[in-house]
Amino acid sequence: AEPLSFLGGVEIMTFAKISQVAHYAPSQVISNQDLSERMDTSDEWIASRTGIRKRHISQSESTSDLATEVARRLLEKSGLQADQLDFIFVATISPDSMMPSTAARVQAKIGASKAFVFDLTAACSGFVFALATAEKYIRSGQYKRGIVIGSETLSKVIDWEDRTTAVLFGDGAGGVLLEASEQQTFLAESLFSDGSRGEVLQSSSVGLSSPYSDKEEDKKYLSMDGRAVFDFAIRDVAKSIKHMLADAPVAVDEIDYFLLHQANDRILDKMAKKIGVDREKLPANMMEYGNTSAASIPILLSECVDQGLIKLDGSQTILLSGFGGGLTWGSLLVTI
Ligand code: 4VN
Repeated sequence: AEPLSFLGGVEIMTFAKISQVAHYAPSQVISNQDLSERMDTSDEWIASRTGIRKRHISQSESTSDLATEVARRLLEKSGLQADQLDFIFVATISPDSMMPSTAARVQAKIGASKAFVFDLTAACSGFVFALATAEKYIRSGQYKRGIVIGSETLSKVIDWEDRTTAVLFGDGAGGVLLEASEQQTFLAESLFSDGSRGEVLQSSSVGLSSPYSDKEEDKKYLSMDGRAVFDFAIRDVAKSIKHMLADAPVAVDEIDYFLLHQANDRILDKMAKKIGVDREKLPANMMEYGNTSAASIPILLSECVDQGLIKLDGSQTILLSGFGGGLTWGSLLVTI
């Protein structure tokens, strides 16, 4: 059925559920050892401070190529046709272009002719913000089904001469199929931003460049005040998760897994302590992928399903929490 265009005709509120997951990363793997041959760093330094051991780096595939592969896998796994999708949202800070959006490129490549599509920019919180947005569209009753993807080729925004940031990031994509459901599966949501602290994580600024402007120098590469971001994660993000869980309809020990943004394994240790949960409940895969910003949570979710930790049978409760540039941070508690 076509989505209703007369909003007054929408009466029945439906719920949304995550019904399928998928991920994809470029095949080229660059180890810490490989990096140590190009810059003054070592496997010991990177692994002990971050947990990261390798990252996938694209040779030819763009952010939309990675996202398209995720979309194809979601359709394949669910047995759906592309024209059955009502929307495609892509969270990214490394789009192919501002226009057309990465989501529009995915739409064209898979032939999702009935979908409306857009990109959403919220750095490492992008997937959580996009999923929260998609959930509202479905809950309105106007749309039945769509896909939400986090996709990044951070290798193109990194300064490969800067050993403090180049070792931290990687490329990849992950996503979910979201569909209307009679059961409520989104149990709690809390989203935040603090633009006044935005300068601690920056990338790809686009300065004025018209003949009538005082030309500004573009800041091309990603830069990070590591200490400030580290403190933000441990203070503000941990506090927001605790607050959300205090009000949540399920007890903390009833939550099966906490899927947190994969920036740094040491931060996950500290956050587990602050939230008051066993570190075993915080799966990690930054060892294999590095920090993939908006893609990190959906890649982790998809790998947890592949490994059988998460079953997609509606029997488990998980928390998704993204945090990073903007600053932005946010969490969702969902039955899956
Ligand atoms: C969230 C976090 C980070 C992040 C911050 C600091 C950091 C990652 C600084 C100290 C350094 C090791 C690396 Cl917590 C990044 C993002 C962006 O996605 C979000 N690593 N480190 C050291 O010397 O130990």
